[in-house]
Amino acid sequence: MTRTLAIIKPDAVAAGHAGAIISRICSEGFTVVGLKKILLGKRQAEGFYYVHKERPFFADLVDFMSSGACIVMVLEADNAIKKWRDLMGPTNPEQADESTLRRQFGTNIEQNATHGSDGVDTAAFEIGYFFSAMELLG
Ligand code: 3AN
Repeated sequence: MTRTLAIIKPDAVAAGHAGAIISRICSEGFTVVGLKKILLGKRQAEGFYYVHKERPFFADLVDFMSSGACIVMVLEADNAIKKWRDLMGPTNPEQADESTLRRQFGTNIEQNATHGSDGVDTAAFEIGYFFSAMELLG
């Protein structure tokens, strides 16, 4: 079993899609080992996305991620990082399969409904960014 960080982004929370997304997470066989609803400040969003700080979309991304509540989760499954990224689909919802969450709930390449860690080291950083060990049920 491995773990990944998942976020339901402000666009999907504001549109009322959180319930449908969590339902899909459960039906696909993930265990939700941690979950909370948070409002990121700009500094917190910048810290989370610091690897993208030189990218042209960084300021807009930080504004978006701090524009409303997010739901952050730790998901557990066999091969959780890839399994969650497959369920989300690619960054751009227009290029995603019909069955993916970003296609179903994403608005555009930035406001794409969900986030998922992209590797083992990233998952460790991202899980630790939002959760302490005692908040995660084994
Ligand atoms: P992913 O979340 O699919 O791993 P990353 O890590 O390349 O994609 O990008 C992080 C986030 O930055 C994306 N989820 C999206 O919100 C935003 N983003 C990525 N590429 C662009 C872009 N070309 N224009 C605007 N926002 C982008």
